Amino acid sequence: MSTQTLRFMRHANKPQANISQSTRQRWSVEDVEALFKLPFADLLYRAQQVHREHFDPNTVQLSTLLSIKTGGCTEDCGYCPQSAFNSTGVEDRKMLDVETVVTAAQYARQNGADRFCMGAAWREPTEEDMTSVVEMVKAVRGLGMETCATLGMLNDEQTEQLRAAGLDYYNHNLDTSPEFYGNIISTRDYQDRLDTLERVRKAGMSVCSGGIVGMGENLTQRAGLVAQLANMEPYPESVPINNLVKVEGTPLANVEDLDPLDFVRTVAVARITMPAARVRLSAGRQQMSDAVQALCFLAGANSIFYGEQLLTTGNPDVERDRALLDKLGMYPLADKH
Ligand code: SAM
Ligand code: DTB
Ligand code: SF4
Repeated sequence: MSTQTLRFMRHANKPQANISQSTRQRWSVEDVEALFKLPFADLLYRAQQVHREHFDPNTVQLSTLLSIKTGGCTEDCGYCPQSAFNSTGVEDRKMLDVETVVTAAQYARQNGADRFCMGAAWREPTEEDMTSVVEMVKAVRGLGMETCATLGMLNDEQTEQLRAAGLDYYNHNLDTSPEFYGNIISTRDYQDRLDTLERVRKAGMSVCSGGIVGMGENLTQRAGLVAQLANMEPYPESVPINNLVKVEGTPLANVEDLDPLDFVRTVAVARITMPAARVRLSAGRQQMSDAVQALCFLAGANSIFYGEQLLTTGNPDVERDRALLDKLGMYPLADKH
């Protein structure tokens, strides 16, 4: 284990004031990999310590997703059911209208969600797309919910339009490490993603960025993703950790399953390296037992996607999630206590 990791561990229970680059350390891939290799109990103990220094460990932030434009995407992301390169049976639909989106957001709020995330199967939005999205953001914000959008790459003007509309978070995932990225996507490169994230950050919106594990990456590559995220200055406020949802018709449909404990480890390492971020236990929960999800919460996850649908694939229904949170004595951020 490197000296930096050991130094970090000795000081793991010292509070960090906020996500400020001046007070936090940069992470080498080697350091992050060393965390992954800790004995499971030691890793979870460290993650719990860090988690409790920054958050109430019994509270969970609930984001509801809505696909505002589904399918027919021009990108070739190997995991994605919405790529036109993949024959998954997902139909190319036109964009939803503002009323439909607002109705869905109202429903999500009634169910206890505090954030509403609008996703579109685009490489990047057009000018016309932006007009509708801006209306949607304003309307959802008017309901008193936090807003998030994930629309692909943004230019400066589009970023500014979203900021002016009051968008709280922009989601744009790094997806994997720079070294593994080329195995999964060829139609845009890693730097394009970093550029969009930089624009979002500079415009003053909060950054939501994470990745997918279980795509056949090795441990070093998994550590490489976490290091990339943790070394962003500052690191993202929200970090979705997705377990690959294997969809028939995508090139990754038959990749070997990730050991669930390695998923839990990824959550723990994200928590330790990004202490004040919301770490979201994201796609893949429908296939996960309650016990594995409980371990993820213990490892520092404090956010989930909530509602029976992700974008095109399923998610646990609201009743199952309410029951799980009850069993664990956890409560949604939006609930008054
Ligand atoms: N088109 C936009 C983009 O790629 O940024 C926004 C929507 S895209 C579906 C958002 C994210 O969903 C992807 O970056 C990826 O991390 C995640 N995702 C897509 N398909 C997935 C799958 N099968 N399993 C897990 N995560 C997935
Ligand atoms: C994120 O990191 N995961 C969400 C959200 N951001 C947009 C999307 C998961 C998509 C899973 C596959 C699907 O439902 O199409
Ligand atoms: Fe398109 Fe986004 Fe899917 Fe890639 S992940 S194919 S950009 S919808």
